Amino acid sequence: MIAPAGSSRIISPMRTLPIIIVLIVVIAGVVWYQSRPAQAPTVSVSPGAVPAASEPKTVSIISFSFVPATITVKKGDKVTFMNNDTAPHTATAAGKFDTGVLQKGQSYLLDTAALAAGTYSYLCTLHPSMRGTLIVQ
Ligand SMILES: [Cu+2]
Repeated sequence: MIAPAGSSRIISPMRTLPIIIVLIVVIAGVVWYQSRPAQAPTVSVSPGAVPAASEPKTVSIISFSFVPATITVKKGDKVTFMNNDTAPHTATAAGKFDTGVLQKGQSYLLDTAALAAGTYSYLCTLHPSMRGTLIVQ
């Protein structure tokens, strides 16, 4: 069956050529776009923003003092109580946590995941004037 001359259903090569060129350009553009080297991912780190759960936290016991006297951690942080003094000490919050007696050079790792968020006052049971504060957020 031959379509009548002038039928709009007959597409002449002169009309399809621009369409083909446009398609080639578009496809080439897509191929180029997808094959270009991926940009290095942009990592924005604001100063002081440290992953809290992995940040080591240490309370040092020096000269009959807890240093720092107040430490703030995120729940789940692990806090090391390190006795850098010559005398034995504890860090004890009655009913909450207790390092037991730490001799010179000994340390205790406190997992704050076991603690509810809050402020914990603790002391050294051997020297009750030694006091510190642990804040769990
Ligand atoms: Cu002590």
